[in-house]
Amino acid sequence: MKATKYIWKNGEFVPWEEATTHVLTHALHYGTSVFEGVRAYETKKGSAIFRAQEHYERMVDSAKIYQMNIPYTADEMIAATKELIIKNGLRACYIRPIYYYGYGEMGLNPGLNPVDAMIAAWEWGTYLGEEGLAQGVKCKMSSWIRIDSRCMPPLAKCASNYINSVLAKKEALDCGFDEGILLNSNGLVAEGPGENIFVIKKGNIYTPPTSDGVLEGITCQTACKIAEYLGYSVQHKSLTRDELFLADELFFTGTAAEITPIREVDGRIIGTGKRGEITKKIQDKFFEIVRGECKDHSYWLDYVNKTSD
Ligand code: PPE
Repeated sequence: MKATKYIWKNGEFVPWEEATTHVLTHALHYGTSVFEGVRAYETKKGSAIFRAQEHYERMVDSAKIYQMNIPYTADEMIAATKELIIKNGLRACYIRPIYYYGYGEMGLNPGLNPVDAMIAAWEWGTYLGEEGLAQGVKCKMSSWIRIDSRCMPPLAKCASNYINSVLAKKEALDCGFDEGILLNSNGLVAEGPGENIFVIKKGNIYTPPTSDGVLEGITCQTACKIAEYLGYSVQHKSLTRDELFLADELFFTGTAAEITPIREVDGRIIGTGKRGEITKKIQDKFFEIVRGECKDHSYWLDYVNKTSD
């Protein structure tokens, strides 16, 4: 990770090295934090945060699910994020805000602890590699099942959910793949460890509904809107593993992963084994939008420098 000058913590900008926390922080022991992954992109009018409102509102929603009393509102967090980007002299960057139960009392009742807030931002390139973006990645169907809303709410972007993702990611890497794909407890396709998944078949586009245990991805919603804008039909529909094998094209979406094609699943070549045509169109439009080159979608960009609007 490439360090920057400052991290924002509970209303203050502290030097990167000093942004530490007590080892008895509740979240460290029990995973009691909710977070976001957000990206800012470089545009002609300066740095712009992509869909800031949606990301920070989702973090507030995640806190609501866990009945966490948040110390800063979404708007306050967005203002702090902009200031942080400016203070750090960043342009394109990844942003990681978090609300977490801090230091106070051990034990499973989190409410005895303060809720702390933190925002870090740093330069983070492609998630699954430049080659992955252009050529597609190789995936393994995970032996791990995606967490189920009967045991943990998948719609809350809670740190504890990610131990499920860590298992799937590590397994895929250990087996020589780039990424995993998890089924849910009903045997239906859920998502990647940190990405939503899309299937393209005969020109139609499908992605699993939230009821199949997936995070309501903001890039997923973006890809759906782009696809419709480009004239394709998009449907939220349950998918089986074999529908992945027989897809014409597959791709992942995520803030970190952006739009990443999938070229292979468990040794089955997907379509032509390269980035598909429709995937490329959606990907191209996505990058055009985030770089501020598409007027029709400029409302998704929140410019860091107020004078640039
Ligand atoms: N599903 C999961 C499980 C997930 O973690 C993400 C984001 C998505 C779908 C896509 O959501 P969205 O970013 O709103 O389009 N994963 C974040 C964390 C990745 C990480 O390794 O850390 C991200 O992409 O920022």
